[in-house]
Amino acid sequence: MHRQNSSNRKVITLKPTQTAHKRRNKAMPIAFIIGTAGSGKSLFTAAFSEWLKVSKQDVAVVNLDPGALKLPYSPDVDVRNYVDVGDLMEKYGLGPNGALIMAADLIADEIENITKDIEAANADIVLVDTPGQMELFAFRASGPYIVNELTREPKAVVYLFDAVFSINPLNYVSNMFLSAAVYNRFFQPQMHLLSKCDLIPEKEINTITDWAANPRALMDSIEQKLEGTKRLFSRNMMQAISKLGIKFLLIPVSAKTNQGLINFNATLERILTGGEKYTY
Ligand SMILES: Nc1nc2c(ncn2[C@@H]2O[C@H](COP(=O)(O)OP(=O)(O)O)[C@@H](O)[C@H]2O)c(=O)[nH]1
Ligand SMILES: [Mg+2]
Repeated sequence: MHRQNSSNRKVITLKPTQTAHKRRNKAMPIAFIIGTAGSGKSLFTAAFSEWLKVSKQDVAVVNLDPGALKLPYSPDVDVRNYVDVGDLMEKYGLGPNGALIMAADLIADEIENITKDIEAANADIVLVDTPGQMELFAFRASGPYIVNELTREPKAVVYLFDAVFSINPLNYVSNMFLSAAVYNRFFQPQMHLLSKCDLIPEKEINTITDWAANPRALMDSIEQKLEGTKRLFSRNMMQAISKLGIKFLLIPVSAKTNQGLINFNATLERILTGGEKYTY
């Protein structure tokens, strides 16, 4: 009886230490939300982080957009604490675009501070809202540097296709090219979302998701809906993409109605943690 008690005590005293140790070393997967200007990155970050909180997941939200005037969420880590676009305009006599480019490059110098802030947040998952203009993040040297250097945790890129823009097959194919270009910059596991689904009829959502799953369906729509140079151009782009072997799942979501968030979360979990919950 005594022995059992003492061995129980031992277990009890060890447990907190083990938990603390596990907590310090736990994985903190990071999802980078990327897409063209206005594709819904910030609102999606807000909606999904709220959804995770309601599902009792411990989430940290990072704003990497130095030019953001207003955000639909309260960031736990904010690049605007380190880089101020207004100051850059004043100090270097730059216009807003020049200052945004300079700010995007300067973020790379703040990587240690931002990493420390993220680690201090000690969350189960980190969502990173990237700069409004995608090219500032994806097509300058600083973006891939930041993605590579920002902690050693598992990462995923979440690429947003704006549903309203994607109804036209030519726009859709152009966006596929952009997403392939983004993949080619980061070489991280990449997911694809059809954002703002509440703005288009369900029939259109099904057509677009079918294009992603089935290149033949996309080719048929190109032939039916486009003509002349647009048809030729889309057909050739589509064939080039087929040659690259790019095939992906497009998950319809809405940051207004929360449609698709369960599906997105399940896929993200699979990519980031091999199917486990973010929390242990
Ligand atoms: N109806 C609807 N509007 C959206 C949705 N997501 C974003 N928006 C709107 O689209 C605009 C651009 O969104 P924002 O998140 O700022 O895009 P970002 O530039 O990619 O960060 C804003 O006016 C949002 O309110 C959505 O799921 N549904
Ligand atoms: Mg934004």
